[in-house]
Amino acid sequence: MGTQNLEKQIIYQIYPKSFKDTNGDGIGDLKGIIEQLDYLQELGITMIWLTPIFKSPDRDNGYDVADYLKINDEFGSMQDFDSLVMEAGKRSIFIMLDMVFNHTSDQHEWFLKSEQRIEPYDNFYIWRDGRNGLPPSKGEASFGGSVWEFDEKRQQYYYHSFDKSQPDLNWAEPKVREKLYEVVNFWINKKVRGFRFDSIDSIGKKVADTVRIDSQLTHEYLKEMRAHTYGTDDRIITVGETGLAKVADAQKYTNSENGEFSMIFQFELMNIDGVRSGNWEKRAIPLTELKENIVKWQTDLFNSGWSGQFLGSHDFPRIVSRFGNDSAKYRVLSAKMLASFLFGLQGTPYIYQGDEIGMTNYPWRSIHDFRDVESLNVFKKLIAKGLDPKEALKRLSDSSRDNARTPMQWSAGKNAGFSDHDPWIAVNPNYLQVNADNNGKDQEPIFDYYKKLIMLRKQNAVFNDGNFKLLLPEQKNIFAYKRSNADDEIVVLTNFSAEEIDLGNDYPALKTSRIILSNYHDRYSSAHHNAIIRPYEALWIRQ
Ligand code: TEU
Ligand code: CA
Repeated sequence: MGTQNLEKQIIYQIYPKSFKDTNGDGIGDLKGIIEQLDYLQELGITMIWLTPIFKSPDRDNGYDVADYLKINDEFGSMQDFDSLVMEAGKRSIFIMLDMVFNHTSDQHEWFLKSEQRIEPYDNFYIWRDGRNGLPPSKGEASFGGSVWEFDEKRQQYYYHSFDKSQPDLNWAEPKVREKLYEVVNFWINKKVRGFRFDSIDSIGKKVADTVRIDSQLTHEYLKEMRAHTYGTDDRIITVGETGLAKVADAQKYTNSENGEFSMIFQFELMNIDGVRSGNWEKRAIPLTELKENIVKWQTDLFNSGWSGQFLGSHDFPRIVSRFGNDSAKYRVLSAKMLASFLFGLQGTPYIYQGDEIGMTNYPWRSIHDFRDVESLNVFKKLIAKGLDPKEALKRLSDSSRDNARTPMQWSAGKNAGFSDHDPWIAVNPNYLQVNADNNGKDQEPIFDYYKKLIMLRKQNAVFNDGNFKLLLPEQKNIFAYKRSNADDEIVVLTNFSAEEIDLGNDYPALKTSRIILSNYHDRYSSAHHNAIIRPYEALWIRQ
């Protein structure tokens, strides 16, 4: 899709439940988002991605949809939604919705009718008989347990990729597809201009007793979906959440001739350190592996596809805690460094709520602090395997998605200014220091730094079309790269460590070129153009 100005988009992800509560029930709501639109406009974003706001029993915080055409009561009304679209529009901000189409909630009307074999819903889900009282096949669901769940009403098993409360839809059934396309069109008519498609690379399935993902089928369905919904409407931006995608898949999804999406999210990077995978054993991330991943995607996707750039989301721990350094000394510096790194890459940048103020992981003390269905399932699984509960808690603390789901820290006031009421999940106790009001006494606020990054990114075409070259490959703690097109060259140089690094003569241009951005203020005065790169320092340099 060629003319969407994807490079000019800066997408801000909101997890509504944790953003801002206006009616004192401890749960964020749509009115809360409306209240904070000026804040988002000031930041400079162009689109808000809302994680699911649809009617849902909330087993997986809205990723278990019970009605795609209704707003969940806790978030407000359809009228609130319409006002949000309108108020955002006044500020040139558009809304992206999260289409959870791989599965529904087991409370969705379609499922309740399918359980009873009521037409036309009989085939809406993936039903199979068991074998000698056992599930049709082995296989572990993403959130633990078997992928098959026995249904008493129907006396058959249904397939679920995630929690057992999230039965997978049967995309092979044309009536399912028709219904889902109606959903997209309903929201397009409500002036929604963006769609994220959840777990979308799992929709194509070959089902025998075992279920196999079939990417060819996925592409067929998606081409059909596109033809029946957003088509070639260039105002609509789409992103596929493709957990399995390799570069070649990304090309198929997003190439300008016949790709189905504007862009995809790649997850090879997110899976790099063992977070949320296997038995949740996190390991330190060698920067060399991060480099390999980025170099591969930036080079191989160049001119052949497009991706969304992110380091975190509602599904992963906080980026400062995971890739930076959340100690009091380095939190602000490393938050800025990570943003400088990310915003220099080709692709559309995504900011997850709170990252623009450097929010960190939560200091978990007990399993009772967690809310996430996946984390709770995994804890049970680890304990069942005989792991010491202390160690299991440690693994959850490192990996749990709840780290990113604690309430947005607006101020040093009660409950961090998120709500008058006890929030549904605890506020991080560091809110007294870390909050949107605290404009850091001696340091430039992270928020202001993001503003600058966003501005520079919008103004400099090289971030859009420039090619990518890794610099200083032998430096273990420095990630440096150059973006260049015919008219311009910008070098992004970042120190991912607390070490001071003397580049000596490795990078002579540092002494003569113009620094357009740095998280160390003295860099702007030429006297400091020396080759010593300080802890978590970030530089954008025009050659
Ligand atoms: O996520 C799918 C999912 O589990 C990813 O987080 C996964 O880590 C990634 O694809 C890499 O393999 C989506 C939602 O983002 C998540 O919040 C939901 O819980 C899940 O789908 C189920 O709807
Ligand atoms: Ca509320």
